[in-house]
This record gives sequence, C-alpha cells and structure tokens, in this order.
Amino acid sequence: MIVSKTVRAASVALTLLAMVLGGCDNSGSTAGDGATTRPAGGKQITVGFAQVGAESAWRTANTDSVKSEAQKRGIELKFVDAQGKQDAQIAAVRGFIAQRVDVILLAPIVETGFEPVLKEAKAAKIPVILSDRRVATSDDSLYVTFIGSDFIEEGRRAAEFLVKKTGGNAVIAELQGTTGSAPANDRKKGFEEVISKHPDMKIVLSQTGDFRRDGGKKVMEAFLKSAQGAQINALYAHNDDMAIGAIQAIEEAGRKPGSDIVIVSIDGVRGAFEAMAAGKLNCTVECNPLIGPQLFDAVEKVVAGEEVPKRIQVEEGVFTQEQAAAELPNRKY
Ligand code: GYE
Repeated sequence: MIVSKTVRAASVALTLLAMVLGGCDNSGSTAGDGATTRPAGGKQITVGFAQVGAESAWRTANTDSVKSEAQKRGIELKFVDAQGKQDAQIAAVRGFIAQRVDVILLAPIVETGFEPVLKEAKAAKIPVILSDRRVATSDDSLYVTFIGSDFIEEGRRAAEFLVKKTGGNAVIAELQGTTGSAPANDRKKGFEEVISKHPDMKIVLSQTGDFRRDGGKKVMEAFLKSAQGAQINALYAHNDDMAIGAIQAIEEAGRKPGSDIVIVSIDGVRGAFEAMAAGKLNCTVECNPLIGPQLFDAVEKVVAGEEVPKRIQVEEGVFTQEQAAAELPNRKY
C-alpha cells in the first residue's frame, strides 16, 4: 500500500517534471513576456511589437491590450518600449528582422524617417502592421495594414464641441501632442478645419506638451503667464493626460477649469471621466486604445496568407460632462 502510493507519487512527479521540461504536448509552450500556451495543432506565431513608450494612460492601456491578447491567443510576443525615441524604435524593428519574427507591429512615434527600416523588413519578407499611428510614405507596399483611429475626425469632433459650447466665440490655447506624430498633425488639422469657419474662434497660443501630463502642466503654466494668458477662455488638448496636467496649472493660477476655461481633449481615459464628473473638463473625444484583438486578427490572417484591408478603422464616440458619471463604471481604460 505504502509502496504503491510512493510509486504513484513518484510517477506523478516524473510526469510533471517531463511536462515542465519538455512542454505538455503539442498544445503547450511558454513564450514572450509571461507564459503563453499556443493553440493545439497551430503553428507557433512570433510577433515583435515596437511600442512608442509609456507617455500616457492611453498608451498603457494600449500596451496591456496587445500583451493580454497575445497571451490569450498563445502568440509569442517580443515587446520593446522605445521610450519615445525613434532611434530605439528603428533598432527594435531591426532586432525583430534579425530574429525572423513572423510579423512586426510598429506604432511609429513620428510620421517620417521609417522608410529605410520598412524597406529592410520588406526585403526580409517580414510583414509589418502599423499599430495606432501611420507613417508618411508614398509606397504602401511597405506595410500590410494600418489599424488605428481617424485622428483628423477626432480633431473635428473636438472643435465641433467647442463651437457648440462657446457659441462660436473663443480665445483658444492648444496643447499639441508629440511633434511630428500622426495624431498631433491630424488632430491639429481636423480642429483647424472646423474653427476656420468661425471668425470669432482663434487659437492664440499653441505648443507641444508631448502627450504627457507634466508637459501639459508646464506649457499651460507658461501660457497663463504670457501676455495673452488672461484672455484664454478655451483649451484644446490633443490628449487627456495633457488636459489633466493643464487643469492643475489652471487651478494653481487661481482660475476655474471647466468654467473660466472650457476644456476639450481626446482619448476618453478614466482620468478624463473623473475630471468631467468633477466639472473640471468639459468633453473628451474617444480614441480607443484597446486594439489588441483587431491587431491579432490581422496578424493571424497575414500568417495564414489571407488578405487584409489596407486600412482598419477603430469605432469611437464623444462624451460630455453630462454623460460622465453614468459612463464612468463602463470605462475599461
Ligand atoms: O492619443 C495619446 C498617446 O497615438 C492615439 O498617443 C495615440 C496617442 C494618444 O500618447 O494619449
């Protein structure tokens, strides 16, 4: 009895050891950052993701979405955080090419300067999917698809809100996103397109806060101290983090965010909903970072040799102060 128990225990232990050392079977494997289990019978897919950095709450939610979706599907993910540096991102892509990953996901920090490395990926026959931001190139054979939001439309939506809220009369300060990035370029363009039809709406101050909370605060402080500072009665921030930083600067300067200065920003992160519920932010235009499922749908199709559309759009809405409290419990980022 005792012997047979011991034998059974030993054989269980041996089986467990064999599973750990050799992989459970066809369906088990560890991969990437964190253990993943690949689907039974499927080929192990390896994906390299060159991420922008961790500049905002949007970005953190985006990183989490990509990582958790890879894990869920048993896809090995090689993740590089480029810390906002284009050189680091280019080096990451080169590294993925050298490692011969199946697909490269690139969230290009800025629009220009990626063509050479994209050509290297193409020459190595490794498909590249652009995640969230596009690159400026006339050669669209350099990437398979671009999955992301319509930033021009987001800019228009922010402006349309401000037109309605101010009756078409506003002295506007603008906090731009990272200089040269697609969302900064396009959000400015879409916003200006709409306000240009309203002669009493003027952007009097505009500077980059690099999509960061501390950037938004610092630049807003300088705006408020400048010659035009006292006249500003509206703020357009290219993302929520900068708006939240600016709210702090406005309060420290003894003015009321949300009433003395009407504020609209973009992303729809939880912090923006909290600021709206507190009456300090007036509107956020949604930009959904949870694109992991759409990205990996495309990855799996590309690996299977299926066609994917050149442009895959993310669906989004607009939220005002009145809707903030009701929407807060539904927010996933
Ligand atoms: O709006 C901002 C982030 O590329 C859409 O990058 C993204 C932007 C997002 O830092 O918060």
